[in-house]
Amino acid sequence: MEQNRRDVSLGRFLSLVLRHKPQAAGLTLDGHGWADVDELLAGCRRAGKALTREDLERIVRENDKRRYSFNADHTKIRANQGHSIPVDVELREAVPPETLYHGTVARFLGSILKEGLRPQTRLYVHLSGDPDTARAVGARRGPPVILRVDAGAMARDGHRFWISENGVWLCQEVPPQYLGEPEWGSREG
Ligand code: HQG
Repeated sequence: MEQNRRDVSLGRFLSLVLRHKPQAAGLTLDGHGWADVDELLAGCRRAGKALTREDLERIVRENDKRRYSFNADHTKIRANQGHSIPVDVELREAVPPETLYHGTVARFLGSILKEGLRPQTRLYVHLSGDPDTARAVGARRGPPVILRVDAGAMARDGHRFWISENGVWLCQEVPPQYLGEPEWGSREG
């Protein structure tokens, strides 16, 4: 569902707080990445990003990528993946499909083909199950380039994979020998 501009802006702030910088709302996350919902609402208000509990429920429910989850009684909230701070969101380890995809942009290719995919500022390398999703990930930064990842061979060689609650595949690195030829996609898909 298309989100309105206010929800998009609040969603960006939530992503910052729940993945990268909880101190932006005066919060700390627990070891499993959870923030207390009452503290989050109070912290957002103090940071000039006031939102109600109903706003939060709607943003979580309508988010196209299902970025956030509540616990069973909705007293806690966390991001499903994408963190740069060290939290254990209890990812499910899983056997990947033979091929996964990574969307990036041309300016990173030289370095990626030399040293492989690295997590950079995040805890994991993020991979997509289909090329269209990878294209959209790359297109955040410019004309997208899609790399095929030989995930089957990686798994057989002992690399571990996890899948997040919202279906993003994660691994610790992709050495260059598992990457296919780059394919250039258009920004529109
Ligand atoms: C690149 C979004 C140079 C990598 C998306 C990427 C995703 C290298 C950038 C999630 C490199 C890191 C993650 C190397 C990797 N040399 N550049 N060796 N290895 N890179 O944002 O995968 O909307 O941390 O290609 O949908 O772009 O936030 O990772 O361009 O699922 O929910 O370094 O973020 O999800 O960028 O995106 P990022 P990503 P949300």
